[in-house]
Amino acid sequence: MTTTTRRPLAWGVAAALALLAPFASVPAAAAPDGHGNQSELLGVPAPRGQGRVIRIEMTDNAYSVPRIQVRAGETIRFVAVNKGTLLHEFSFAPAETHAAHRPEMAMMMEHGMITPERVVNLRMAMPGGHNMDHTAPNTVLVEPGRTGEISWRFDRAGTIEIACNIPGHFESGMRADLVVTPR
Ligand SMILES: [Cu+2]
Repeated sequence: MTTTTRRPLAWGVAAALALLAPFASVPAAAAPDGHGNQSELLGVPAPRGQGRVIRIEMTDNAYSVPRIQVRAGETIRFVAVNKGTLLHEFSFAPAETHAAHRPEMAMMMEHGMITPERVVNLRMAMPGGHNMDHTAPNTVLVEPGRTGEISWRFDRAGTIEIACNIPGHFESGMRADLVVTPR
């Protein structure tokens, strides 16, 4: 990817990809440690359907719980039910990662990849042949009336954040703490 000060569009795509990187580049088979992305997420993806169920309801615009606590070593199956009328995100990451991600989410809305209520296309070809890819194992977008799931094996203690990064939602309080206690 080239950088130039005279092509703001190209710069915009580069910036979007840079913002997206912490979400999009978490390979399921990555080593559990030594890779920043894996360790900042306090664990690794687990096979779909596995783990102790924790159910979270999403409304416009809030999660049903302010805090979720799990233990290092546990596999958790997050079941995120959208009881609202808007599209919502269930995503966990450090707060600063979410903050970096929000402008990119606004860009997805701008480009029609998502609407306030629906997912249109999470993998969109952008000018210049780049792709915006919003699929990531620590994030699920859930349409009204539907349920999203993430199974995750936590292996490190720490506190990260659950957030909905759809424009305006986090700002109106759609967040929760995710606390992983030591084993
Ligand atoms: Cu939301």
